[in-house]
Amino acid sequence: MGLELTTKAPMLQILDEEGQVRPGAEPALAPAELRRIYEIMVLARTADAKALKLQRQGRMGTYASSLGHEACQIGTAFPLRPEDYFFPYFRDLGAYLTLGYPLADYYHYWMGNEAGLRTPDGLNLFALAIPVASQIPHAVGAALAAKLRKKTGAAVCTFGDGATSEGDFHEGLNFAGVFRTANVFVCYNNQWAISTPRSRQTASETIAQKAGAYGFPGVQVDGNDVLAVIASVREALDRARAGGGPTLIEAVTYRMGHHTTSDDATRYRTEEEVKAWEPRDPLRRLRIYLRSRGLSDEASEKGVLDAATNAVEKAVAEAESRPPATVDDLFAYTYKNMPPALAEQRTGLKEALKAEAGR
Ligand SMILES: Cc1ncc(C[n+]2csc(CCOP(=O)(O)OP(=O)(O)O)c2C)c(N)n1
Ligand SMILES: [Mg+2]
Repeated sequence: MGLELTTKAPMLQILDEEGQVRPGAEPALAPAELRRIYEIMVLARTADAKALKLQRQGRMGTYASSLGHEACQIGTAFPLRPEDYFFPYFRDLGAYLTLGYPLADYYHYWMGNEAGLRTPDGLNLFALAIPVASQIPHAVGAALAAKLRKKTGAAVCTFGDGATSEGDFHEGLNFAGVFRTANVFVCYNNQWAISTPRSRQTASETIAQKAGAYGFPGVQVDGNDVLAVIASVREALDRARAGGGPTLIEAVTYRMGHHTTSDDATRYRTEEEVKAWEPRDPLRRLRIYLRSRGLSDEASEKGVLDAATNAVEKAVAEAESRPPATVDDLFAYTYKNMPPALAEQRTGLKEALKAEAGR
């Protein structure tokens, strides 16, 4: 596998749509690791479906579904080591679960409580970015700080195809190229940015080739192939840790659901287009592969699904048992020391709410 690819290079694929692998191309993964990846994928899918139901029942706020992105998300997070940093965006459930983030906390956040994004000690995971592409310069800053402090960790950052049209994308990647920071940029190219199709996002033939303009390698991989994503992220991380600088990985996938629960994708894309991506499902592919290797069967798959369903129900109960967000919570989790202007806003909001309640 060569990551030194720019224009017209073939997309890297290891596990094809029929669940067959290209001999010799598989990344080194122990049977227990492959089973673990499958378990996280099933958990991500089960947790995602539950979140959509909770939103429809009025028990969760607006939610961005991860359906179809499981291989991108899990494949990106799986090769990380504890000293690495992860800068996610709003469509990253599988990455959170891979890194060991509690599902109850993730739900708690989407239920409208910022406290849910607090990261457990020892996990270098930053808050998911809602402002598109704003996490990219943050990831570059973290990698630069690690370099200055002579730390070994690399900073991995994820974002969508739409983010590549933002100034922050250019500024971040340009800076990373100039300072050869230990960054791995992973674009989940899911073909849509709300209602804007990939064809209207950029005239570049691929997103991967944009890396060439910043002076570092870019590679396009099948984002529904978890083995290809792991292999490419591993190689990029190895290079970053060895001082070889950043890499851009374009993981080609598809947003199987609506943009969020506030969106109706039937207004701007056809059912045929969505249907065409169904056979490329990342979970189905991995299931066939594991069975062919004798690592799973119908009974073990049922066990994995039952365990995921139980874990999801437990996480929902835990998230819903927590007290509702307070005004203080709205302000509490951004700064260690609150700036005076923000403290003033908090006081103002509390006074306004009090006046409102008194009317
Ligand atoms: C700076 C900024 N501009 C606009 C928005 C509104 N917005 C939210 S998601 C989104 C599209 C993102 O598309 P993409 O980057 O492809 O990610 P995807 O949702 O497809 O995973 C937009 C425009 C925003 N959140 N932040
Ligand atoms: Mg997109």
